[in-house]
Amino acid sequence: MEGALTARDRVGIQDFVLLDETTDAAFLSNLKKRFSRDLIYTYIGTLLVSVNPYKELDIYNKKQMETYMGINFFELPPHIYALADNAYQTMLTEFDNHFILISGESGAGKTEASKKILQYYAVSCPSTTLLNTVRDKMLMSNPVLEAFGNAKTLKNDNSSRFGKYMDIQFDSQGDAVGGHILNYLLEKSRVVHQNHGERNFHIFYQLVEGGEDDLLHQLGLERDAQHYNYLTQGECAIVSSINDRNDWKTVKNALLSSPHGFFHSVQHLFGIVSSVLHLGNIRFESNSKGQAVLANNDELRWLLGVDARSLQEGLTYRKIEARHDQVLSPFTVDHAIYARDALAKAIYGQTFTWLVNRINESMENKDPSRKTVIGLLDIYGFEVFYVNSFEQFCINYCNEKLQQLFIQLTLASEQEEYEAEGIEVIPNHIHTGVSEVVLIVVLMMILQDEECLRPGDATDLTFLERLEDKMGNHPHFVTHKLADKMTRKTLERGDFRLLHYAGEVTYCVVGFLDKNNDLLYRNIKDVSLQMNIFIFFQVATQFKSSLLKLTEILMAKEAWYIRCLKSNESKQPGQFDEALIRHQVKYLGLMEHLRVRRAGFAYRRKFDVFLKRYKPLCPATWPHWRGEPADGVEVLVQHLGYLPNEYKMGRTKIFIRHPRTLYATEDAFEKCKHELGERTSAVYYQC
Ligand code: AD9
Ligand code: MG
Repeated sequence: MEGALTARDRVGIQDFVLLDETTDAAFLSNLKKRFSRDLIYTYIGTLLVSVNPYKELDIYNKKQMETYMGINFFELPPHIYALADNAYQTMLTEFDNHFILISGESGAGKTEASKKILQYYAVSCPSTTLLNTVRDKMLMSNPVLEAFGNAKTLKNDNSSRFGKYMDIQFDSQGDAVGGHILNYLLEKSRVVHQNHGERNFHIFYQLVEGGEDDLLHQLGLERDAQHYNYLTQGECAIVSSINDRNDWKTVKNALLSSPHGFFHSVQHLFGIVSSVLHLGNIRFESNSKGQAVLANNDELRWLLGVDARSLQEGLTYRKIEARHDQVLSPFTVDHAIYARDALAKAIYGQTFTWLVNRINESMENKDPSRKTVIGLLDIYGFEVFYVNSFEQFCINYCNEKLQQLFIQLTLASEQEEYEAEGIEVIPNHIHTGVSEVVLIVVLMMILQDEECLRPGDATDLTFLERLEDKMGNHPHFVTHKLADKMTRKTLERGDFRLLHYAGEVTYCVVGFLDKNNDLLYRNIKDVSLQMNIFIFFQVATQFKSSLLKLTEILMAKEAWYIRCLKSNESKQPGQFDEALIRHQVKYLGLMEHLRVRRAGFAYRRKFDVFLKRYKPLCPATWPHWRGEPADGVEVLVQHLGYLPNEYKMGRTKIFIRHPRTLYATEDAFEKCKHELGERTSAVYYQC
């Protein structure tokens, strides 16, 4: 008994379901105890909680991977490999589709988690030369997409600025035969504007810092990020944790390596990236009539594949169709800058889409036979900055939606499991925490689209006024007008506040309509067509419908969850900021999830797994039980003195109501293990 208690004291409890009490304090204390020993993973049933250690841990090597291959989920200490392996094994035995939802706020470790899962499959799945190529392509897509889609923000030095859902397709043997990526709403505004302390997308700095002399010469680039208007607004081109030169090599190798089939287009790709930098350096000045004219012409010749004259015209005039005529109406300097930036964003956004398409083509499953998939969802995390704009509005909406999905699916699956096992439970009342913000945001998007389409005088402020009219009384939505009444915190005119599941966020409405419209002036559009660029309309609505499709994709699969927690705001190893973690535990609904798991029966195991572990505790089942596992379990628990209300026998599993019943059995097992010595040498951890 003492031995088992010591183990629990030492490493904490590996599955929160078995906590003595479900209080926030007990939860936090267990998490902290484990974190202090570099044990960053803990389960809530089959959900994995992960705390960002902000340091390299020696737990991701090949040996560790091999240890977790084909094991039973609860046999070894919690690990992301255990979850990855369990999803894979279940897919193979049940031949159905799965997905792994990785969530948590910005910087919590989602992207790292998704890479670890991919690396695990790369090592653990059976391999042939042919399949190795699919695997290589998947692994190599990461540095490429991160270079083009990630950037340093105030929250995370490698923050994903796009959402990514990746399907890994397997054949019936478990070989990876293909892959497909869906990408969501790249934060294009970053191409032309970065807040203080933030950078543009990594690829620009990689090219300027790491690009070979010849290449830079050909592209007309200076080896100095400070030279480029689009790279210097955040005033932090150099970041200590980032080595742009090394990263350049990795990205270039990934692009040049034949599997992706990028070889012929790489030069063109870098040409486009450098075009964006040149475009950003075009300056305008006002002539005597107040019209914009180019202050410098020399950048124009570096703009790939574009006729310099029509570009110059497109940047300084607007083409208006009047009956059978076309009239050129000159821009002011502000309009010209707007047109230039809109073009830069469109070029970059389209390039990103092109990259994803190429990667998808190269990973396409050529084998039409039956396949199953494991989907990995790694999307930008919830974020709150000092000033929050349209981008945060979309990102936080996305997180709100995923949280809602998580709650729906976990409640449903708990209910389904009891039904499938023929177990009746009277569930406690569980607060589901479904946020009304999703509904508000959808309504906001509709109003925003209407406002964008309204001819004439629609502005960000008229949009906000309409919001106030429609939703002024809603408790989750607060604006300038109502701020004083609702809360003590005042809001600027032009601000509105939403009470998200993860906390309140104040958004500044300035730029909402423009960003939603994502318009290019007509003749700039003509120019952009030369580079094969098309235009998007109503970004928010498009995003909403693509998220709806994603929800449908996910609902058709079996779900696995990884909830990532950020350990501290300063990215320091070993720091466990209790207040910060308590807040995340709360809004991620971990306590609710735990209560759902414990509402009926805290613990459940397949009969054979339970019997295999505890059979030494009963002479009738040790060393072998010859009959059905269910009967063996019944004999075993009778012998252990379980009372009828302490457990239930399902169709394939035993369900135990309270953790204490299991602890008593576990303690007896620890004691027995010492006595039996070598005979139970298999290592089991289940405290
Ligand atoms: V964002 O929503 O894209 O801004 P993520 O994706 O949640 O965010 P990310 O995975 O990029 O965060 O992790 C942030 C940083 O934390 C990484 O760059 C690592 O330095 C660090 N990290 C995260 N997970 C681990 C880990 N398991 N081991 C070591 C980690 N370091
Ligand atoms: Mg990320």
